[in-house]
Amino acid sequence: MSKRFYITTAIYYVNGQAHLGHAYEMAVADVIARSRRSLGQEVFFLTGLDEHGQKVQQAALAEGKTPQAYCDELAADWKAFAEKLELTNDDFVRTTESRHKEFVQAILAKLHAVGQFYKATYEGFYSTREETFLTEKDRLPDGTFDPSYGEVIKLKEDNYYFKLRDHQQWLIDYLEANPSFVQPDYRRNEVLGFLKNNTLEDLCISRPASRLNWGIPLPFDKDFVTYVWFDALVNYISIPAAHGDKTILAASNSEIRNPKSEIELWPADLHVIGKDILKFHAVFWPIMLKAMGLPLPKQILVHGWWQKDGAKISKSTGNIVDPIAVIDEWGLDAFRFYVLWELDIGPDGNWTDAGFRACYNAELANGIGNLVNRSLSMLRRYRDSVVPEQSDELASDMSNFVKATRKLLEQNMLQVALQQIGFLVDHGNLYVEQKKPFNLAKDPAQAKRLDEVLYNLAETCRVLAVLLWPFLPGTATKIYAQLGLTGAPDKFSEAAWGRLKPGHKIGEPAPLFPRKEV
Ligand code: ME8
Repeated sequence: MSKRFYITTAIYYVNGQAHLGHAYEMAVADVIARSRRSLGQEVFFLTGLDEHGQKVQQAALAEGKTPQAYCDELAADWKAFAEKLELTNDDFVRTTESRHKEFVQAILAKLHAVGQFYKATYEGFYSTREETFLTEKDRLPDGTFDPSYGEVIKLKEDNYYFKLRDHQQWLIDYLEANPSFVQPDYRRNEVLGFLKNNTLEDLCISRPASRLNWGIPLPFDKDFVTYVWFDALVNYISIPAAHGDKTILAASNSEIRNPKSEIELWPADLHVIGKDILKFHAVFWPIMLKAMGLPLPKQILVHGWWQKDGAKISKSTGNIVDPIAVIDEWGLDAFRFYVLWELDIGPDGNWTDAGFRACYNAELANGIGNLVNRSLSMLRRYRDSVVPEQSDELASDMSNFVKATRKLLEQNMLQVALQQIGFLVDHGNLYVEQKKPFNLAKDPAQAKRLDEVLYNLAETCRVLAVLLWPFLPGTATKIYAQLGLTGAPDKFSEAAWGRLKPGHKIGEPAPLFPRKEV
């Protein structure tokens, strides 16, 4: 069996509220997963939840629930969120599942056995809210710690550490030799800058079970549980192990035997993450993998952060965008379109309700919706819904759009790919305005010319549906149905011109994006 294109999102803190930023990351990964499938690759798309840690333990306690029951309830909401976005994920990981916990323990046991960890006593400052140790470097100029750390206490405790320091130079060399490992380039430069200007501190990988018991016990010392990153990052390989990936099973000495399937996934092709967790993915994770004897993922694709109305998204200030409410009011595809049209993968973005509405009306109602609706309505009115003789007037223009879109999808350049599709739509709408089929229809001597124009428009709509599929699967499927075609336009190869057969009867045209008042 051949290796699949393996794509992941970050895993989300189970007790965080699912918001625009999470929905965006999921949508980006879903568009990439769908486009790769459309282009003929076998894909495995993983998303899921990060469920351990002190905050979860405390929140569960405050609600009088066991942490597991608390997580189970929240996980159901997150799964419903992913379904609302119609994600095509192949699995959904929860870090409290035994398939993950057992694998984390197998990896930790192996690394411990080969001397990658040591135990040491730490004495210093600790932020309970952020569950993190602080150093003098974290102090503000006035000597205090940032209020976001909450209460900072003095703490002395034993923990286990992972030797990061030994790996600093090879990682610098690796990043320099593999420019595509972290994308966009400026994020890679950020990581290189960090590595060149700082000495890596060894990574604390445990917390005493006496203080935190909602975690995976260290297999070699039951008085400790695994601390977040050695738990969370490992999801990217624990799930392949559960699916029988041989590379991972061999490297982990894993006890997992007889997996139900034997899918080849590792190395991952793409980890899609936000800028705030870049260091964990581009520094800690490669070093962890190297220590395990595993190849590195092919690429870490780093997106920016969304704001709303120029300010941070925050539940406490009420500055939020509720993706579910937007989807309920405007439809899933309008949501997916706006976030991918508005924000390239990399920089930060800004959601405004006015911008969303303007984009809906300009690109969806007046753009895609108008082209499809008028093309098919005219075919219905003038030719009784029957596709005329093939005409290739727009064939070469369309084939250029198709080629450009394909190339961009292969490079995960989603925003520019969507812009190409926008150009195709503009081209189609301009064709209507220039050729004026409504005038041709009035003159019986122009019947052949009208046939040609109507064929070109209907076929443009069909090609459009195929290109749109990864981005707006619902709309693309509706366009196909209105063309009287069955199934989904989910194969890019179908974007070749001339597949709509003369004599074929199209279906019922209906507005795809009803205009709304702004
Ligand atoms: O960090 N805009 O989880 P998380 C865009 N569990 N993206 C945003 C965003 C915003 N406003 N806010 C958050 C964690 N994100 C860990 C990850 S991975 C092994 C463990 C993105 O729920 C953020 O950048 O806080 C990250 O990629 C993802 O949402 C999960 O964030």
